[in-house]
Amino acid sequence: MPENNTKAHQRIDSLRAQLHEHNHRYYILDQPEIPDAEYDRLLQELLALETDYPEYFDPNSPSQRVGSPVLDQFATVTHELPMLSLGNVFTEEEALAFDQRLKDRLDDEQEITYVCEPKLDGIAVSILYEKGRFARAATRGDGSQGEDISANVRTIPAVPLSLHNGWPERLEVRGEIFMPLAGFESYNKQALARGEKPFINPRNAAAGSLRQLDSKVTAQRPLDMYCYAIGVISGGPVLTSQFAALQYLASLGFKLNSEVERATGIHGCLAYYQRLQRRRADLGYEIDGVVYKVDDFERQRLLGSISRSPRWASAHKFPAQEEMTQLLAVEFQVGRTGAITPVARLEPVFVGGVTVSNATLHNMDEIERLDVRTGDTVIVRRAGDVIPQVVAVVESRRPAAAETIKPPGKCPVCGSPVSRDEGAAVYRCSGGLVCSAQRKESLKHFASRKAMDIDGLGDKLVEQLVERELVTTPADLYGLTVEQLASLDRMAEKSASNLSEAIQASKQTSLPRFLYALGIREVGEATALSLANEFADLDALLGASVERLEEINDIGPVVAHFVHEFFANPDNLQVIQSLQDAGVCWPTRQAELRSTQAAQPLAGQSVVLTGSLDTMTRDQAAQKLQNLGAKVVASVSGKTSFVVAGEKAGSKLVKAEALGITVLDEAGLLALLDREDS
Ligand code: 9MJ
Repeated sequence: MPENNTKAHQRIDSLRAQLHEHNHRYYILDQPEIPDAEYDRLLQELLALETDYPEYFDPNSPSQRVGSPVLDQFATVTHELPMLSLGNVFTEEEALAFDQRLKDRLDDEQEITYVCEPKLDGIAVSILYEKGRFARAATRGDGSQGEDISANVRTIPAVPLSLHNGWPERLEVRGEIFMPLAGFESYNKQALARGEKPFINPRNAAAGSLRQLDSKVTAQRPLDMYCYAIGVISGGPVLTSQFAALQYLASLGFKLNSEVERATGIHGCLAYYQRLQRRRADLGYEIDGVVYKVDDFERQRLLGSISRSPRWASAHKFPAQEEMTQLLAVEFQVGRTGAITPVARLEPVFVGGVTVSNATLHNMDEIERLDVRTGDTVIVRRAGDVIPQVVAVVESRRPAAAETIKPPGKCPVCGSPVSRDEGAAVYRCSGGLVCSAQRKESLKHFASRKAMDIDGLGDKLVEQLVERELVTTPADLYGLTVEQLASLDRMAEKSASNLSEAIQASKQTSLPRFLYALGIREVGEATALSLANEFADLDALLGASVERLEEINDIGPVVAHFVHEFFANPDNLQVIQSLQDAGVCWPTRQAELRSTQAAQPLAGQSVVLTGSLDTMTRDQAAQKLQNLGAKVVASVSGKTSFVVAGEKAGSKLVKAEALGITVLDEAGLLALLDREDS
């Protein structure tokens, strides 16, 4: 071999090793060591060398993450060990019965140690490594045979192509490929902007992305993976438990879910279920339950499997987030800014833990895109606290009498003409404060918690106040007497006087709250805060030109236009004047900032809580930390300021230690709270 070829080969190997390592630090440990630009430079150098020296092609090169040649079809793969599926339990009773069955079979009443894992709602895969190198990836298929999706899986950054030292001769890793929610939402937004069909849910998005014959398409999709089991293994260490197996996988460079915990007995598992269910909406990816696995491998072996499911594991499912129901009618609601939103009236259905009878259809474009018609059977989705949505139509169930839905010709509430926003899908009522719907919604917004925070002034009361013409603008709220309030339906004397006090108390507010409460189009909490920070007082803001507004960070031309337009309207200025005349006031921003900084010594710090505490619950600890300005987050990363580890802290503690992050025990936390509270 000529000398420069040897040199090139050595450099290629070195670049590949460096890029594998940086990839691991970035995607698995969440702790990059070099800037993105340097990573790109190394990758470009590798790509250039690989072009010049095609004889050193390697399908597992970090350069191959971009995808490989298009396939005609997927080859069939026979799994050496069948890929089992999980049995399910849906209730606490069923979980208790599952645990009792295991104890009976083992003829041992001692509490079983379980490993509890989130049940990811993605696509199960098997990935085979030979001599520490990615050899093949396959779908689960029917459990005995799946499809070879190696080219697609290779593009996923969380899947190592080359393992860290300590790899066994052969290793089959099993896990779940999924699309994180942030990726799913941004992908769908872009798909809509390109005029393409969005995915119904993250699971379909992951499945659709893995089904591509062109892996360059898969490479563009934001996929991720967590590993949860070992299939075939030869030549590795002796592993005696699920927990040890997971730690071993992490040591080889695989990504483990940081929520995985060991639990004692089924009651430990049920506590985990409750904890995870509360956190479900904050995880950043979809789970449809949790999985309980007997930790000890010897016990797993004794328990064995029935048909296609292991006896030693069970999925404890959360209530479903998607269900089918019938669309009874579509009604149009008018919002605070006149935007007209179609709302689906549904045959009530239990989904996402509540009974849903209404769902948003967003706008007319969405109705057209879904081609949804009255009478259709639709799929309704409610994830976390998100408003229920109609995500698809089951066309095969469309009745002959299904009717298409037409846009409103006039405002359904006040009859004013409607206009369509230029270049947008929104129809808008032109009635302004003439429209009682807009009046009601503006007042609800004004009174809401993040605005003027008028305790006890709920939606139903606002509706009555507007219908009885006691209130037209927000300023009228401050002139209401206790007698007027007491005259409202379902309003006792005592509640009326409490509400009157709450209305009076709301006069002491802050400038950001006041600006947010005004309900200026496109001005949410964050923009209101930026405006308040930028101008010394309200008068300075009122006099600001569009150009001056556009200079502010985060404020673009559209928002600047809406803000300027709002303050140029004499009716709005009149309302602002009346509010101030009624006594609505706020401290100067400087004074306010001084007092919050003093009270928030942990502002800007990101904290993770793990394990259980003796003197308080984790929620209480989180509340105390948040009161001091800290942000409490779910998972440990390079950005974590410190970790509070109680009893039985699991993988988060391991990760924190691996990343060299400060760890406080309970005594340390108490000392910190004590110090900062005083
Ligand atoms: C999921 N879907 O997250 C298993 N799974 O274990 C976890 N699935 C599984 N484990 C054995 N965490 C068969 C399937």
